[in-house]
Amino acid sequence: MNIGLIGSLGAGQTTLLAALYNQMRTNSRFGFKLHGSRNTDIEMSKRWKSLITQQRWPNTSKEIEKHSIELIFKEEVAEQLDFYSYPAAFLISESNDAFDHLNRMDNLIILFDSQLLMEMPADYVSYIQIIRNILIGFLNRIGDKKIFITIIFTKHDLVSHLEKVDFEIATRKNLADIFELLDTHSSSPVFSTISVSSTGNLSKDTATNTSKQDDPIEQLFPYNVALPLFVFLHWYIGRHLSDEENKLWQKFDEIMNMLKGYSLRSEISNVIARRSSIRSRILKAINFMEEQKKQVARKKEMISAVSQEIDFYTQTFNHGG
Ligand SMILES: Nc1nc2c(ncn2[C@@H]2O[C@H](COP(=O)(O)OP(=O)(O)O)[C@@H](O)[C@H]2O)c(=O)[nH]1
Ligand SMILES: [Mg+2]
Repeated sequence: MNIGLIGSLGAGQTTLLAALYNQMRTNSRFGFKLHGSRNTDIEMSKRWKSLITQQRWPNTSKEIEKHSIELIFKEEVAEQLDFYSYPAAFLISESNDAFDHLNRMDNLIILFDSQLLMEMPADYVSYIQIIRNILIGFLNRIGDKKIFITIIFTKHDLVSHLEKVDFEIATRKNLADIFELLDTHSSSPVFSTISVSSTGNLSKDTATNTSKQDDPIEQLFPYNVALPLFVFLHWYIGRHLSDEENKLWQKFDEIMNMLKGYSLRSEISNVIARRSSIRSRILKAINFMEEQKKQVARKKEMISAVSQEIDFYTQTFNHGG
């Protein structure tokens, strides 16, 4: 499945992916983990280490970056996740190439910097408007294709406790256009909004305006970094599951018809009943059904694990708020 990340320079795409990868390197509570190629693994560790040592990236994203990462569920590969990190400039170009790219996405993650949303400098207002217009243009083009859109507020740690309420109000107001668009659009993409913090109070502590250098690791409190993935997976597997179930029932009918024909014919002639071609077709169909059943069972198991992950995040961190 293809997951596209879009954000203005410095919105936190690179950090989010590094935080997600680092957090899901080992088995999650309910059996998921991520496994990248050797190159991805090295790259992500490097990024994560430089976060710990508080190095800044030499430069932020200017090109499309692709990372293929396997999603493992209970020690077996469940899906291949292809992450594409798009610089905002790519989207703003509004070229056919850009639209074609987006069209291949199953999940589009749009990152907004919480601090900028709080402060709302004039150029950020126009940036949001541009993104909104591009989204409208894109949604008008995609037709029936289903896409899950996730709006992410990054750097949640930089919004202090007192400001959090104001933040929610301001964001809701400022992004009302985008939410409305996604709610009412004819092709009705599913969407979700999530606040994340990839690094904790890393770059700066807004309350004291200091940077706590003494124990950097202590400051790394990723918050909600894996939630967007689980929310998307819940939608994706749910859809896929119903497709597989449908296939299963179609095949079930086919087998029943075959069996009916078989018994009818065997009444007419015992010779036909013994014909191996009929028998092998039935065996094949039964094998198919058993295989299909296993897959449906695994998807069901996965979706319930995904739900547990989501519940864990929302109960533990968000206190229902
Ligand atoms: N405080 C804080 N800083 C962050 C967070 N995520 C990213 N940053 C910082 O924001 C800057 C830009 O992040 P980066 O991931 O390179 O942005 P990109 O251009 O979207 O890839 C870096 O200095 C990061 O350390 C976060 O959750 N909290
Ligand atoms: Mg980057």
